[in-house]
Amino acid sequence: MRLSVTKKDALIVVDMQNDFMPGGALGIDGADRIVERINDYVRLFEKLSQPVYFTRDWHPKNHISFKENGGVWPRHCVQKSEGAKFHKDLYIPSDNRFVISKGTFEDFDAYSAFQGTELKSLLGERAIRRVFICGVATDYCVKHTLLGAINLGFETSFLYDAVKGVELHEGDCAAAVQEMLEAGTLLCEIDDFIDRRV
Ligand code: VGL
Ligand code: ZN
Repeated sequence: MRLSVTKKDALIVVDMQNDFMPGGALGIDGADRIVERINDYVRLFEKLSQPVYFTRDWHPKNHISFKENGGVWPRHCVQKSEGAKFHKDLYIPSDNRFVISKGTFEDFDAYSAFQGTELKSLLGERAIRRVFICGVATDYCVKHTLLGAINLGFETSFLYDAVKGVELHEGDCAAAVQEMLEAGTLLCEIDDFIDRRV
């Protein structure tokens, strides 16, 4: 595939936070190993002056998704905690970047970065039509954010060299990719971008 980043494109980096890294509250194997590739994408969009949206899971301390409150997850990404911070090596440019906090209401969870956030209007303001999505977790927030984008009429690409999943049950990630493909996403990787080769 040959892709170039245009004025209608944005990058969405999903939930690259300490609690999702190995050793974190909801650690994902290999999540730290995609940081450098994500940084490659961030630099590419930065170089071409296109916006980058960094989402973060940002839960109140009594969040409904936590086991102690009847949810399915260990306590994670509590607002302002160390675990909720972005990975220390994640490259966050000083311009043209936005942080989107999700899951911020105590009594409902949001796997999609479009749920209860300003992401849609921020993209609309810039006339963004196509979004490239990477980060964690393939089988939760990445998938739901990507399907949310499709539902809102965006073209989407799943950056398969810059994602990792939870894989609570074997096959969850493969099923998530299948679902995204059926919904109409493209799969791409860094070498597909011609701007990067020149
Ligand atoms: C996520 C589980 C719980 C995610 C967030 O970012 O994919 N997964 N909260
Ligand atoms: Zn969460």
